[in-house]
Amino acid sequence: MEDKLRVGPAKTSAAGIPGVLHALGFAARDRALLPLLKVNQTDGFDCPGCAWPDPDPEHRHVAEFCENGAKAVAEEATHRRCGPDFFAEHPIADLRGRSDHWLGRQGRLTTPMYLRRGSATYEPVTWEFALDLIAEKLKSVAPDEAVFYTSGRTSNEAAFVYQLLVRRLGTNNLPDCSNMCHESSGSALTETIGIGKGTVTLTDVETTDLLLINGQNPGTNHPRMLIALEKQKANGGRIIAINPLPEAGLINFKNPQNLGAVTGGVPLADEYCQIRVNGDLALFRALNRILIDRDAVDHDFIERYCAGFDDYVAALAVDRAETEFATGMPWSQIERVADMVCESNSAIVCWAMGLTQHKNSVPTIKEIINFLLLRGNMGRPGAGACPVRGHSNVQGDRTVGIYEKPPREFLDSLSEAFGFEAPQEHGYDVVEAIRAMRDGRVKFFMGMGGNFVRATPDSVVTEEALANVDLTVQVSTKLNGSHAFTGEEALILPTLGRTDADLQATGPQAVTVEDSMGMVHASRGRGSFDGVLSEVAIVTELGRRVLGDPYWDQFRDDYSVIRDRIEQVIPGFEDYNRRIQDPGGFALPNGPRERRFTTASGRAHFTVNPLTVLRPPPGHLILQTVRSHDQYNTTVYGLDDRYRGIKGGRRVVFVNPADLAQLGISDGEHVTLVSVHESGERRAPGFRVVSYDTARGCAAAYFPETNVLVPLDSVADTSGTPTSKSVIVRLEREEA
Ligand SMILES: Nc1nc2c(c(=O)[nH]1)N[C@H]1C(S)=C(S)[C@@H](COP(=O)(O)OP(=O)(O)OC[C@H]3O[C@@H](n4cnc5c(=O)[nH]c(N)nc54)[C@H](O)[C@@H]3O)O[C@H]1N2
Ligand SMILES: Nc1nc2c(c(=O)[nH]1)N[C@H]1C(S)=C(S)[C@@H](COP(=O)(O)OP(=O)(O)OC[C@H]3O[C@@H](n4cnc5c(=O)[nH]c(N)nc54)[C@H](O)[C@@H]3O)O[C@H]1N2
Ligand SMILES: [Mo]
Repeated sequence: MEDKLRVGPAKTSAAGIPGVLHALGFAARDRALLPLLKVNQTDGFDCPGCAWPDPDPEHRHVAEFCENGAKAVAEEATHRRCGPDFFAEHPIADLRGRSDHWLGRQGRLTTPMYLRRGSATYEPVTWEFALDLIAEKLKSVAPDEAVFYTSGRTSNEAAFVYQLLVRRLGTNNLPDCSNMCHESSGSALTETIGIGKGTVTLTDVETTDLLLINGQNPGTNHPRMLIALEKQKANGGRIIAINPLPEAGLINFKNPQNLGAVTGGVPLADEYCQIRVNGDLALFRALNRILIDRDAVDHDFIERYCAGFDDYVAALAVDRAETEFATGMPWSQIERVADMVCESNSAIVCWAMGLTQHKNSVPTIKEIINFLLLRGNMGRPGAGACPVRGHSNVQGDRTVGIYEKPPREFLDSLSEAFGFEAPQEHGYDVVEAIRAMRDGRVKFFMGMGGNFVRATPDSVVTEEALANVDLTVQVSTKLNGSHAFTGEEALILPTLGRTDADLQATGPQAVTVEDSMGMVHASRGRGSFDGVLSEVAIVTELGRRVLGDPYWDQFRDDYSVIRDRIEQVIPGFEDYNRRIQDPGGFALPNGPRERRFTTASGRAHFTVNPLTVLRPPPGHLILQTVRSHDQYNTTVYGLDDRYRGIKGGRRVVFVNPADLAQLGISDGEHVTLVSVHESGERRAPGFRVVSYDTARGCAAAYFPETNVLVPLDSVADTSGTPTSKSVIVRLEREEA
């Protein structure tokens, strides 16, 4: 039980002066105020927070960061250190009992640490020892017995050399955080419009007539997006927010960079749809039916650019009562949304995890593409699809080859450039990797950043799965749960982050990243950090040891050589090294932006997506697992969730008061969350019930604490993403 936990009213406005003070407080705590001035400046580093794009160089502010970007920078640029003394005092068993918040507070990792077979404590080792140990292991295992995870902070350069190493070893076992994140978006978009990315630019968002923001909490997770929303409103645009929770950042924004901070701020959503969790497929099917029935569709566009329209229209049967049940919205509100769509000459749909982490996520997003195609909202100003990415370089990592199902053209091009035969067989995604470890099919696991054990579903199963591996290696900046749940032997390799200067033989190195809208630009860190290697150095040292080619040393010494190779292998990077000298970087090619659809038929595809509706058994709720305002995925900066009125604790479950009344449970009671699935029940004890304005029949609680409830085998169709936003649970009252 968390005794410092306090629950107050939720906020209806985001940012403002409290946001600035909050950010500065975090930076001061970690003595990291100065680095803030270099965030997202053209001569500085890319914010290690989210992937929201930067404005043009002329429009950047002195402080081009947000409250939560400030926390991300402070977390990394902290002066605290977690070295050998710390590990001597804290054996593995001790680390296992610690919270994510406590682990993260220990500071930056400084020294390679080794956990011997049978040992209870990590011990310091030299880089030579650590790298030789990994190299020997990699030479002894079959290629498919090794798994290489990546988190989306990794730069293009590190990601490219990493995937090269893995494919030279002979496997595509490259699961990544994207498998748990926007994989559903990638699957849906590739099938329908031929590219697995969004189609809009920042200017489109700022100038569109209508923004639909679905399943996304920008006030917390993409705060700089609120600046774009403010501009869109000033340009006369309208916003529809579709979310089971009335998130503060969807309702009102007080911009700390101008008067908004002290005045009342800008109202954002013109229409708030309190959708039932997982109701979006039903909503968009209904909207599309209404648009077709009103003949409010762009026949010219459909005729010239699309395929499958007639079949789609013929199959689109919509039942009002079923739609109202699935969405939890009255039909009249759906009609009102349709009116707003018809009154707009341009529209953009933005979405994030509220749409991607359900069993029917891929059909849902495909239905959103139908919605956009119907009115020609693709490939013209102010129109398009905007999946808002998470990690700052998750999109770039995929572009340069971190993918367990790489397309044939990419593999052919890589093989030709490096004179080898890249493996064609698909590798494991995250869930498949856990199953393979559980079943004893994996002997080596390496995590290039991230926190595999905590970020993945079914925590107990995953912890046990990792214990089956001979050697686990984590390349990390900070301590986390994945250092406590290891294979028989384990290594922690400390590495440089985005804010650190990266000095190699030819001088300081820049790395590059791609934002959510396909802009590639350079990032240069500042602070020096002795004794730790960059991600590129770690990978190239392994490449030299295991494979021996001369290029590994060249890559390590000069990252521009890596960029030349990326240019050689991947279309769109022409003149890479020169173009990153341009202050704002450059845009990667994006066919749909010019109405070029690189599907097999060369057209954008309407798809038929039959309705599926989640119907929990009586007495059960649909639990969505979300982020608090003071966390970055599994990194917990603090214990408050200011906008939702929570202070000093994280084990809370938000439930609608009417549902509480029906269940006979009161606000403030303590419950165990029990998830029910055909594979069995899973339990998370010690949650305080918070009566909250969420959609009926739904609940919300924070991850990673709730990952123990997400069944490994409950994944989205086609994309394989864990269904972390639709966990069926019941609340079991605990003894006082
Ligand atoms: N500060 C900070 N920034 C971050 C992160 C962080 O942890 N902290 N994480 C980064 C990463 S990796 C990612 S992927 C993004 C995540 O960004 P978000 O997707 O905003 O993150 P979540 O907290 O998962 O919020 C999901 C939102 O979807 C809503 N939702 C849940 N289920 C449904 C549904 O069925 N339908 C609809 N319409 N809405 C639903 C929830 O109420 C919530 O508002 O943020 C990135 N930025
Ligand atoms: N239940 C539930 N589970 C979820 C989600 C959810 O909404 N609900 N969201 C999912 C999503 S969207 C995502 S993206 C995943 C996130 O999964 P991950 O990316 O695996 O997790 P993070 O918490 O972002 O990883 C944090 C760790 O990364 C390391 N790190 C930070 N910066 C660097 C760096 O520059 N280099 C290296 N090498 N290491 C670094 C630090 O050691 C830190 O502890 O979680 C997923 N899990
Ligand atoms: Mo993510």
